[in-house]
Amino acid sequence: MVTLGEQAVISQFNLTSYLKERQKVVEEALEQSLPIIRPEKIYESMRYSLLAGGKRLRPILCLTTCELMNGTLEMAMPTACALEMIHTMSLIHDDLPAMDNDDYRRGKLTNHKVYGEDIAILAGDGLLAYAFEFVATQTRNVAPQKIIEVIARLGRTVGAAGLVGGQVLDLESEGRDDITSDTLTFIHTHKTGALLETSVVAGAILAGASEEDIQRLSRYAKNIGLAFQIVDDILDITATQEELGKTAGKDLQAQKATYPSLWGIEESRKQAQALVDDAIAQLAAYGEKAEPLRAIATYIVTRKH
Ligand code: GRG
Repeated sequence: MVTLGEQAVISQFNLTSYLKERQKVVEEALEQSLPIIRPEKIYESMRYSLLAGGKRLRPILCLTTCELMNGTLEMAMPTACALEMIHTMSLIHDDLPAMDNDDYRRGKLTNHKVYGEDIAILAGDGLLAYAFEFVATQTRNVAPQKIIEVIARLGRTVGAAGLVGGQVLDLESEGRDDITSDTLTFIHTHKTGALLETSVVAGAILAGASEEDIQRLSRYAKNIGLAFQIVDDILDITATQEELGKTAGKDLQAQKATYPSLWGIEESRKQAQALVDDAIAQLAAYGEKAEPLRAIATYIVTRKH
């Protein structure tokens, strides 16, 4: 339950300018993270997708959580960049003809449309490997044990226990009309939720948070991760290509099971809101300092792209 006092704080917090300011520091760090060297083509292709915009939600969650747990932006920035590298690689591969086969992403032509499928596959591979190298070599003022914990978590998150597993079940579910909400939730907690959860938890680990704090923040993140995907499914139906920066209506076209197809749009909205309410309840112990995480949770259900 949000108290009246807390509501006043919520209305005072300006999420738009907070996100803008955070996006700016993330963009600067990403810009510097990947210089072009020989062979230029692969670096250009990696940078094309990495610097193509996007909300930068995963790096921002990592930085914000690290600060909430009394860490610094500097401690979390290499991991924040690595999260965006991993997210970007997953988008490049997801857009390939063998997967979702999309021509547009982040308002631009997809990587394989510009560089060809061979280079797009390699750009994804290059970004994925570099993400791990980047955390291992660039993290400062964090105990080595914590850095190893973050690297292990990232590995679990992208592998068959996370993104890859979710994507496989997603591919297997296409065109089937017997997908249950359990299966759908499995797909999304792995494909989308896992990386969002790791973004939050990695920030907490780097700051040296207690197990109790990590558990709470992990529950916050699991909830917003699922809510994020429910809203993604709704937007696929209700938003335009211009708003999304990618082809709209893809799920219907591919006969994909989605939350709106199982529950309808209104019930899907209610479920997403209930998840966000639970997420916000996890932050009660942190008072005003957790305002950015509360506002991000609310933004997830109200976003238009
Ligand atoms: C990770 C090894 C490895 C392989 C990838 C292709 C694949 C396996 C997984 C697919 C993961 C995927 C594309 C999930 C969808 C996640 C999602 C909702 C993306 C949209 O995220 P936003 O809205 O996008 O944050 P922006 O562009 O704002 O960053």
